[in-house]
Amino acid sequence: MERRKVLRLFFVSTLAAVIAPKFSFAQFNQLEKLDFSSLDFGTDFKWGVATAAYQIEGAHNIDGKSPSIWDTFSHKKGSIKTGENGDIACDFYHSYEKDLDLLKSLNMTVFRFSIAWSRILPNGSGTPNQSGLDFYQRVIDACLARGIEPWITLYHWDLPQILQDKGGWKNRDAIVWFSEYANLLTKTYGEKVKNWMVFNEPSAFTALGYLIGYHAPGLKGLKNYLPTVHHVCLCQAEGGRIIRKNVANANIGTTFSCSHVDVYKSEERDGNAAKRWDMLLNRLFIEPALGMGYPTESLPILRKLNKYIQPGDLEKLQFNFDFIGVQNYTREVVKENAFIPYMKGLEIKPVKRGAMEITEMGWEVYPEGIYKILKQFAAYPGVKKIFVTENGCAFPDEVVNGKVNDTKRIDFYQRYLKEVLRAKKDGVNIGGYFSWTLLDNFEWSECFKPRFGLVHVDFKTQKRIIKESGYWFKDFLLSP
Ligand code: GBH
Repeated sequence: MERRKVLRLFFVSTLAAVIAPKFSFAQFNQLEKLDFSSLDFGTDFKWGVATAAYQIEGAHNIDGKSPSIWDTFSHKKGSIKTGENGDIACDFYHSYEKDLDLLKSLNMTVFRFSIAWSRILPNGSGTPNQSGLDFYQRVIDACLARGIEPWITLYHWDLPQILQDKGGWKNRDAIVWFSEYANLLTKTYGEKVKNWMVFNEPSAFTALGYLIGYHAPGLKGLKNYLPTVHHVCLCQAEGGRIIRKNVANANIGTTFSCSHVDVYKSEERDGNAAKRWDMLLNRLFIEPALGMGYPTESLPILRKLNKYIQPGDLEKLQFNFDFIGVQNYTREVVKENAFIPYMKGLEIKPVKRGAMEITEMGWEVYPEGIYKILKQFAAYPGVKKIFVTENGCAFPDEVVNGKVNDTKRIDFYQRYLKEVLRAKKDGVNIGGYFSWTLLDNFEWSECFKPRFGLVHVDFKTQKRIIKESGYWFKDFLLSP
């Protein structure tokens, strides 16, 4: 090696060694001073948390509930790394009153939760289970009694197993089942609940559950995925129509998992892969709802969807949502890759590029990503209003002397919220922000390890401790 190069190497590595510890120290232990307040978002801006039934409720087999695909999947040996399941989770079924007290104590006023279909209709359809209906009635009343606005998601991934046994979302009858379920919920709760979301992240549950088999029901391949996509898309719009019909003055939305997509290196080589990933992740479910049809141009293999499309379907895919729920955690950096067998024809590989900070999920902390994805979604002429219906992070929290000093999470929220505010100031119509999530909970196939809560949960004792990030929100939301 040339002397100059050796010297340069020496210089650079010494500099890195000297700077790096200081850099990470500054990064993680000293929070940036906030130059904005919650009031900058407007006085009518909603602040709350989002949750999902299977991840928190527990009580998996009592009061008439039947198994969902997540009960089956998590009980099947080998499907989940640690062999854990959501049988008990946070036991929210029994602790909702005190958990809503916690939410209230953080100065939050909105609670987003989902309903377990198999608690309400243990046979998937037919006779409702009164104890199941009563449970959610109690949760709604407990919210209202505390001045908390209940926001309901009809479906957050826990299909009744009995319907999966008939093919689940793959079966076109899913439209009939889902309509019955949506009718029942909106007729039962529509007087008291005005804010409704049809689905949680269709691109995630269809891809993870029916294409790569990493989530329940563990199915793989395009023959499972494509009919599922189409039936879920039809149900997305149908759900909207049913809410409109049954709930006076409803505010109707549906949510999407979405991430800004960057090209790994060369636009030429990786650009098409990035387009395909953007299509699958960000566009596939919203565009049909907006009347734009399926975005098959960047991924011709999706033309195979035509096999499942019946006359009249294209119109039925549309619904004029009052708002769109944007759920963002990270960005995706995409590289062309021709060797992914389970995704044959989809040749896409998300990779990490220059990621400095990674959460416990392996996701890059990239605050600017939420700004970019909000702008991307707001650019559709049919999108009238956006709520950030999920945003948050998992870090390995520790309880020390009864406290959880989760500085990294506070830092995450501060930096992401700043970008949400930037989008709002640029004119994006954003109505509110929901943190994911109130309690550490059952993180699907990752079980209990990644902790996303503002409140720490000891899963052996069910003891709750508000983390410093929870207290941070409490102060942030306190009107000066
Ligand atoms: C959300 O998922 C869920 O709504 C929530 O239940 C969960 O606990 C929370 O985030 C934290 O994980 O394989 O094509 O779907 C968001 C996470 C976003 C994960 C998209 C997988 C990858 C692309 N997902 N993502 S795809």
